[in-house]
Amino acid sequence: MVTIPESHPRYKSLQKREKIVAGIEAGITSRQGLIAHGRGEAFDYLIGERTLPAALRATEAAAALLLTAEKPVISVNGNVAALVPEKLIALSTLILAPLEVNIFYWTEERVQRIVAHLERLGATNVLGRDAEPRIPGITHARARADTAGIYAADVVFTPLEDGDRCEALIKMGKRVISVDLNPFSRTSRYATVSIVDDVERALDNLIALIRAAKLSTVTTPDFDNQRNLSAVIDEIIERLRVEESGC
Ligand code: PTJ
Repeated sequence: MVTIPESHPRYKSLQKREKIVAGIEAGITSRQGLIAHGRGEAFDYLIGERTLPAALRATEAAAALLLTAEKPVISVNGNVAALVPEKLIALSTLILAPLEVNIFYWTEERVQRIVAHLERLGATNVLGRDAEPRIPGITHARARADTAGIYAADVVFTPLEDGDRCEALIKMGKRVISVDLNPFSRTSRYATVSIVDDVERALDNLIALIRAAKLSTVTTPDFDNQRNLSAVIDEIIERLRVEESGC
């Protein structure tokens, strides 16, 4: 990795790029993952590289959903395995949910590498090696699901998801929590709870909320995803207006 000085004004953003590049070099992240990351960066720039109030409300709803789930599962792709592996493992330990490797640009080798990477960092419950195409209506590799994982789950946490699979999981009766910086993506529109935030910030917030929650008092707040997505877009527009007027 190139060393970025902490004093650099874009330090955090450049660090994330380096992690994605390192992920590609380690055979964990797809090359297409760079393009997806760039799209995320563009939206994050519009958002102001901070958690919007509406994104925090979605994260609270996600925490409640995960804490009350019977069989939660965390889906892991090549981008999040490079960007936030330790945070995914921390979440998995906190809510007793398996991590399941599920990638769009599927190769067996990359699945094995992501599993090994997570296990090297301390993950003890990683699925995905034995996943077979089981999600109805999906003709690409993301149809794969492990019978003990995503296939049986009631709540699936899917950072940087594919719109098709999100829709298919919802059709299977599952509740889906997405993390996607693009509020207009099909994933954001289909998910039960859409967190429009950077995956690193979203996981920090989610983990802090879950650590602070008392399981006995957790209820799913009155959350309307479509209304919350509109609030996200309003907050972005308002930020751009303020930026434009130089206030
Ligand atoms: O490892 P694989 O093969 O499963 O591939 C993973 C990617 C992400 C390459 C694949 O799923 C893909 O092509 O995704 P898309 O369709 O480009 O969608 C990725 C979405 O994630 C886009 O809407 C981006 O805005 C968003 N995104 C990118 N980086 C981040 C992000 N959202 C949150 N945090 C990020 N850091």
